[in-house]
Amino acid sequence: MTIINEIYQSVLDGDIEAVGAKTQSAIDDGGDIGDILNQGMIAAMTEVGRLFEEGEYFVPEMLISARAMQSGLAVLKPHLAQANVQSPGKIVIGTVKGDLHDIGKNLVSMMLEGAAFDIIDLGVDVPPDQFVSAVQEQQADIVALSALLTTTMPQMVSTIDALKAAGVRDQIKIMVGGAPITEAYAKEIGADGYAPDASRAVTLAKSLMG
Ligand code: B1M
Repeated sequence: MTIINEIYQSVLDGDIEAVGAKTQSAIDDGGDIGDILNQGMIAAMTEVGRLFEEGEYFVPEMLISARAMQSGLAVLKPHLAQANVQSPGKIVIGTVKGDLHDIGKNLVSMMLEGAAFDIIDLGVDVPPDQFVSAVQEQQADIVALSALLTTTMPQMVSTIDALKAAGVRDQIKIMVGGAPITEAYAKEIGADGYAPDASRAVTLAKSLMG
């Protein structure tokens, strides 16, 4: 079994210590960071989702796998970041109200940080008025909204409405993403851009900064 397969299996098993240790040894052996992330961790979480849909995994198993992936991401984080680059802009990011999924949002956040953006991460279950206050207090350039549930997608609309009501909509760019979000949905709700994954979120954020 390759080390990447072992990382994949350890995320599936929810073995927090093994994911951290194996990720570190894959990096020490010169493993490709993108392969560790995509083929080891993200592929395992996709399988976790499939097992959940089939009734083989339940919420506790999903949660333990998620924690295992977070421990691997913590080890990967310094390798996703670049040092000494001038910040292209300031981004307020969060998972919308009612939604507790943060792995994808954290990954997007880390990649943006790696591209030298200043990141204000509001966490999960973020109500619209908290996005508004953060934009006003931090003078952010971009608001980045993540949602993983079809039931929380409408919170993106509520957040955009709150930004409009506060009179700050035109001062910022809004980008959206998360598994159920599409380009068409982003257009429909009046967001400025959509990215399907963390690396394209970086390309999008750079282009939104003009
Ligand atoms: Co939940 N969950 N979950 N879950 N969970 C999903 C999303 C689900 C698809 C599983 C399934 O049924 N197959 C399903 C949603 C169905 C739907 O809405 N259509 C689901 C459900 C139903 C639920 C609960 C309702 C279950 C329950 O209680 N009965 C519940 C809801 C809780 C809540 O939020 N209120 C729930 C709970 C949980 C846990 C807490 C146990 C845990 C989350 C832990 C955590 O995040 N800290 C969890 C997990 C782990 C998952 C799955 C298995 C994995 C999600 C993940 O981390 N993926 C997920 C199934 C799946 O996605 N296959 C599932 C890996 C991550 C790297 O990918 O988050 O997609 P992702 O992020 C990607 C892109 O989407 C994109 O870039 C990222 C990196 O490439 N992206 C952006 C994300 N945000 C972006 C923002 C951007 C740009 C790109 O710009 C701003």
